[in-house]
Amino acid sequence: MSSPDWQNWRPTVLATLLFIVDESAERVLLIRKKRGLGAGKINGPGGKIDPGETSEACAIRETQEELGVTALNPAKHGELWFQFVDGLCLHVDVFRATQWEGLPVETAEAVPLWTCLSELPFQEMWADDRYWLAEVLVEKKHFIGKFHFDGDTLLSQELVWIAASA
Ligand code: 6OG
Repeated sequence: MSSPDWQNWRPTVLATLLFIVDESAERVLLIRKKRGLGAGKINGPGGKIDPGETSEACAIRETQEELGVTALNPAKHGELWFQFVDGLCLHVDVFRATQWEGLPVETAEAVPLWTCLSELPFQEMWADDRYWLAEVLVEKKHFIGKFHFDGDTLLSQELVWIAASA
């Protein structure tokens, strides 16, 4: 299977992911996703950007809808480019926040999972996550990752770490 032509790649769907990190307890707020793309997997809260919405506003809204928690001042840490063999071209902005309001609750969309940063459950997550998630959560790194998927199977990947802008 040939790799995507990333030079000419254009997304058709825009989405977000948001990871709330409790730095004093060295844990992150993940979800067991109940529906949508990746249902059954563990991920961060997030979802598709509404028309006219910024990616930051989307990340905050989706986290409120999925967990009843409001993230404060999320910082963008990366971009995920996903090309699926079935044709889906999905762009995801990845945010990290260390402050929030509210207590996470289970909703129709997600089960909250406070998870030790040293025990990220990669075997239950999308296959790209092991390439970038720990570095973003623990080391606060910034990145662009490009991933080619056939369903759940990761076919190829390109990942670049980038210097954070001041
Ligand atoms: P809804 O269907 O919930 O939006 N998502 C992925 N996240 C990771 N880490 N890896 C992937 O590998 C993903 N594919 C999709 C982005 C979809 C949500 O699922 C995430 C969105 O938060 C392929 O509206």
